[in-house]
Amino acid sequence: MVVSLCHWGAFEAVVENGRLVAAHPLGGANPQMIGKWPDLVYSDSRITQPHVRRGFLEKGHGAGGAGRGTDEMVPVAWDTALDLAAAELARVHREHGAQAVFGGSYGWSSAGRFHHARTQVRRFLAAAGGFTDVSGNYSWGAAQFILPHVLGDDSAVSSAATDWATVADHADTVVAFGGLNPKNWRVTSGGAVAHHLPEAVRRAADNGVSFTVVSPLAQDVPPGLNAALVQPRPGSDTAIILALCHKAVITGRADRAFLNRFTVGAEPFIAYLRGDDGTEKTLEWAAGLADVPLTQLEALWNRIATGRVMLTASWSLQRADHGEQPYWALVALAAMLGQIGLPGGGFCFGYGSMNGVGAAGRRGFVPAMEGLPNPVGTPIPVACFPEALANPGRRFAFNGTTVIAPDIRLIWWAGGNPFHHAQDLNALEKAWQRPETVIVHDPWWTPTAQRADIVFPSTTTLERNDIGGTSRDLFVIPMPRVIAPVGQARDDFATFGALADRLGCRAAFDDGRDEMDWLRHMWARSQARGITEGVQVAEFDEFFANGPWPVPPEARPEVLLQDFRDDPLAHPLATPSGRIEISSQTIAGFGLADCPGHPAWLEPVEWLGAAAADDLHLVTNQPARQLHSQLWQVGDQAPQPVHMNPEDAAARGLRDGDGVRLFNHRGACFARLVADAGLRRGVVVMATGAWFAPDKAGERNGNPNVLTAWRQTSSLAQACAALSTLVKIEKETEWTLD
Ligand SMILES: Nc1nc2c(c(=O)[nH]1)N[C@H]1C(S)=C(S)[C@@H](COP(=O)(O)OP(=O)(O)OC[C@H]3O[C@@H](n4cnc5c(=O)[nH]c(N)nc54)[C@H](O)[C@@H]3O)O[C@H]1N2
Ligand SMILES: Nc1nc2c(c(=O)[nH]1)N[C@H]1C(S)=C(S)[C@@H](COP(=O)(O)OP(=O)(O)OC[C@H]3O[C@@H](n4cnc5c(=O)[nH]c(N)nc54)[C@H](O)[C@@H]3O)O[C@H]1N2
Ligand SMILES: [Mo]
Repeated sequence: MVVSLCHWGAFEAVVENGRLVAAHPLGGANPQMIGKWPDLVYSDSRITQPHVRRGFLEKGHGAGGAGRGTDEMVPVAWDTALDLAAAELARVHREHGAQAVFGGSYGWSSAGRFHHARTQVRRFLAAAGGFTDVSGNYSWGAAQFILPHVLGDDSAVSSAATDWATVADHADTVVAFGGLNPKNWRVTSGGAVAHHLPEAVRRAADNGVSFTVVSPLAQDVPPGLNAALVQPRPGSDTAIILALCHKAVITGRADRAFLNRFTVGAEPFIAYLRGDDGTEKTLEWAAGLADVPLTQLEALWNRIATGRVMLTASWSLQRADHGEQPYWALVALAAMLGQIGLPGGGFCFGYGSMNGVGAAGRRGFVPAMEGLPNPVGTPIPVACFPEALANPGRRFAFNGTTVIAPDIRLIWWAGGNPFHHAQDLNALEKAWQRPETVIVHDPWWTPTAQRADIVFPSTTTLERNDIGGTSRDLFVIPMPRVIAPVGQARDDFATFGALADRLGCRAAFDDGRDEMDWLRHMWARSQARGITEGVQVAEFDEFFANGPWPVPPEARPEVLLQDFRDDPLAHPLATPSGRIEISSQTIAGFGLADCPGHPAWLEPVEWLGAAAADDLHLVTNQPARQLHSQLWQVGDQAPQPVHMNPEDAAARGLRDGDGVRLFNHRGACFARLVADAGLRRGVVVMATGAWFAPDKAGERNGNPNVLTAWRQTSSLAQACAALSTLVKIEKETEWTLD
């Protein structure tokens, strides 16, 4: 039995006669997800040898991309595929320059820091002469670019949070905008051993902490938590938060001493709250926009007006039109309550979003694979990539700069599934025909691999040696090879090495190290960290032989912004003022209509506040039993369920279990209806993650990204705004679900 790791947890791998036969979860990992490992490894969807699309094999890049996704994929020898791919990269570099190679390759790849596919592909393309990269992520892309203006950096969303033990011991009230959905706690980027959140939240509840969840979906309240639930229209949270700020001002609760000492720009914001634009941001105003009873907002105000209050927002809130605003507004509200930097008070982001946020962790001991400098210095904001692909030369305003889309001739993707993660997939399908060549590495025939010209089969984590973990956990995990590669699959590192040989850049790519040399090299940095921090770190061989290594916890519990609060002069924020910027002259100076100089209510482009009578707001949240599109091929029967309030269903003549069709002007997909009385009227929820299977009547598997738009949060962050989508739903007639 060997311990291994994936993004959905640690597990014991059971191997008999060289075959993986079972996977048993460790540390509270979800047994259903972990138990799928044998099915996943030996799934019919494994790519067992390299393939080339027939049209590309016969006519080369000149034939265009029209057959992508429809042509037969022809199995070829490794050398054939490697020669073709290396020649294509060299040709595009020579004829069009490095910026014509799109290698941002967004995606979660798999756990394991060395074989992380996205890191490998970018390292290879940098060594080979350069590529167009992407900036930002899908998870918290709006926060990533607004928070540095407000707090000096993005650590409050990327890595830092007050830990749950402190919240449990010190908070009186937790208000969770976007909720605390336990399904999200099954997953940690990089993979964690401890899944402590259900226990941590229970401990807080046992300690008498009162919880309020603000979310359209009752399921976002963890079971056993007696939380008050406010169910606003999706996209209206900013109005509620602003109105709470207004209430703090007019009742005199706003902590002027805190605002004066720790923030700048409160005055213009307060003037706005008071109505300098003609609208006073009262609770009545917010109740109207959010379409919730005023009494609920009054009760919410009463709960936060006294005591120690932790305000938190899930990442989902900022994956929407003007997603910068709820985060900036929440920081402003926390500043008004004056408890930022105190144990159990202030704000934190993402407690409800992923396992490990607010966990005891220790940074610096999980080794990271090094990247290489990329000669092409102008990345595209990640969520703009489909638009950039379709429109070379398109200009994107981005965080005070302008980014110009290059003319992309070659796409190289390893470790991501854009036909899962991107928006408006029908439009992407068209844009995807434009480049001359598409190269994809994946262990499985994902919709993206199906739409490639050259496909390289990758190993899974169980077929190679690696080191895994995350700073949101207290373990570093050796991941020894458990089984031989399936079919002719190769490690991405080996594939890139063979390509680098052909291109004459092997030494730049691998620094002369093989797999185990790299693991030793990476571990040496953890050892060096141990020396500076006085932590005993084992020699590599001992570490690798002994299974998960428990990292000693930090002596002091984490409290977000505690140092700043204790001494703002000694620990200034990296903002222009050194303080929290409730108004930002930098942002105001950008002159953006969709992101002004202080938090503001900006009406979403698509939302229930401006919808036709039969429109529904579709929330596309993260799947309970998958990691994005991973595990889909071994999951429940297609299509995906869509949850709908039974009264909305009855109004359309629909019943639980019916086959339905979701549609809008961008596309259509099928789904199975689940009547769910926990949903706000007018809102439907369908998880992302189905493999894209388009046909004339609509997408068959229930992939909601045929309905979402190529519209970003704002010209500040240009981040994914997928959670702002209106749809209609009708009964499926031409196709009966089994
Ligand atoms: N509508 C809507 N869309 C969304 C979201 C939403 O909330 N709503 N969420 C967005 C968010 S936050 C995210 S993070 C993205 C996620 O989008 P992705 O990260 O693209 O999704 P994954 O399915 O995790 O894709 C990872 C791919 O890597 C492959 N892989 C795994 N291991 C290896 C390996 O060793 N080598 C190679 N070459 N490949 C490997 C997997 O098989 C899989 O195809 O989706 C975004 N899209
Ligand atoms: N099981 C599982 N867990 C995951 C993942 C996975 O694929 N599977 N993916 C991981 C990744 S990459 C990420 S980025 C995180 C994402 O973490 P989040 O973005 O927080 O997760 P979501 O599931 O998209 O959304 C959480 C909830 O927010 C609510 N919500 C949506 N819109 C609104 C709104 O406008 N207002 C309010 N108040 N609530 C709203 C929805 O009801 C939804 O259930 O999840 C991580 N966790
Ligand atoms: Mo994400």
